[in-house]
Amino acid sequence: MAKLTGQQVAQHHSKDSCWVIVHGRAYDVTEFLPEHPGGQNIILKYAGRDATEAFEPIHPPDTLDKYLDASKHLGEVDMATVQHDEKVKDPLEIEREERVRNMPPLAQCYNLLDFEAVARQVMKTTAWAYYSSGADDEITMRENHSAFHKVWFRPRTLVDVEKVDFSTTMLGSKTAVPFYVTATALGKLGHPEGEVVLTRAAHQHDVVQMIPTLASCSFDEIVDARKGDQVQWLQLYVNKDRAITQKIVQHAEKRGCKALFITVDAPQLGRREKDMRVKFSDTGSSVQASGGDSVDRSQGAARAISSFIDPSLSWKDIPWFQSITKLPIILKGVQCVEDVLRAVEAGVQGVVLSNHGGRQLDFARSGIEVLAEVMPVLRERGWENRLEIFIDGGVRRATDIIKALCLGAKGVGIGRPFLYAMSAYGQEGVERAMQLLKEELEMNMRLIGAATVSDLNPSLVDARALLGGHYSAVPSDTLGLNVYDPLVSPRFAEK
Ligand code: 173
Repeated sequence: MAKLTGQQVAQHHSKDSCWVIVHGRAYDVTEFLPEHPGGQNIILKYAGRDATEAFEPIHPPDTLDKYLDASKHLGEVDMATVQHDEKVKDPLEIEREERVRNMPPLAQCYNLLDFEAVARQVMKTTAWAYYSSGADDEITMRENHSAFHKVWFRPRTLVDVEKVDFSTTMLGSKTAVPFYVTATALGKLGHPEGEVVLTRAAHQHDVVQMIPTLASCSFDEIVDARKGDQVQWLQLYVNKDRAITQKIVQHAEKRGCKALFITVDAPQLGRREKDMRVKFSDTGSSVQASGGDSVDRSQGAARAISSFIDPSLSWKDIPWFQSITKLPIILKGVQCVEDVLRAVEAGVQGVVLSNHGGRQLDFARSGIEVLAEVMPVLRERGWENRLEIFIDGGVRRATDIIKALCLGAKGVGIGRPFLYAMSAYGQEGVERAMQLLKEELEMNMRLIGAATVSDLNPSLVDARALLGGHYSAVPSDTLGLNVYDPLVSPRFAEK
């Protein structure tokens, strides 16, 4: 069949007849427009044109086959005939590209916040806004990091720490380190290859990876990128249509995922205003001009693509999950001791004390604080081995990880830092970030007098300030402040 030409596609550039090109193929999306979860305006922006760049990070590769009837797949386009409109380059984008050319060499990154500082300068504005944003005033997002500053060490001296071993087991799997790559959505915003970059780096360092439901890569691509006996878990957003959820879970189990993390802190997606502000200015004019869009674009892409998540999910659903899978079930996003006790009673294998990286409920407490609340109660009941406790949020240093393990966590999830390392430096960056954490772990375990993970215990920390109220002073942290992007007020139009 003859290929379509760019001119043929370009004729279908309106709401009444809308074709778009994705990866060199044309699609008739006219009838699909009102159904698009992200609203129709974003598609109309690319009507008659190549939409690949905007499509790619948000949609796994099988999306069009899954959701657009085959009759609307119009075939290949001769891309040599497609006109690329010569847009005037945004001056900010020109400056960004200049910074990319002058990036510090990877060896200059000495810690996780260094990657964040570089990423902030070199990432595309939309990607940075999406990854870095937190809910509302971002109080919880910053608290996640600063709460670790309330825990201090009580080291033991004259312990033989010639050999330090920080390997451990999590949910029955051996792993080289007590941290894992936690699930984060839309990996291709930061790197053209997306989540598989994290998979490859995790393999190099024997680190467990949690695969996100809303990855840019398809689930199978991420599993296919796995090597040897590398361990992967699945993070699950529960669909209103339980048949879909069942299929996802059973497929993950069949493909060798070792645990199921059900996200329980996002019945509705939080408001991330930095993200909204960028998205709004991005689509601003068309949104205001055309009207009639059923989705409020100012909510950002994340909210649009999360509309399938079931807000009615409840404790009553847990037995159903237990009936459809043999995988260990872990509730991700538990935030108080009452719910941990309930999780034990429900017979799940673990919880992640997490507030979703400060992206959901502002004024949710940090994972490390909730851990300090939870463990004494579990120990009192003799329940501390009934489930495994993980925490995530704000972890930037091995000392943060060690503090969590001392207080009783089995492992610690790290999300944004690996995304930033990936966005700035690709796989090599993620590997260096993991290597740096390993070096920090070795040194700091030695310095507190713990040769193995099993030596870490509550007597090695003074965590009283964690539960001493929310206004206890914490030392300020210059590296953290350097990369913290203040929230901004609405911008006036330029003349
Ligand atoms: O935190 C997030 O941004 C997130 O979990 C999410 C949820 C739905 C769609 C995209 C991202």
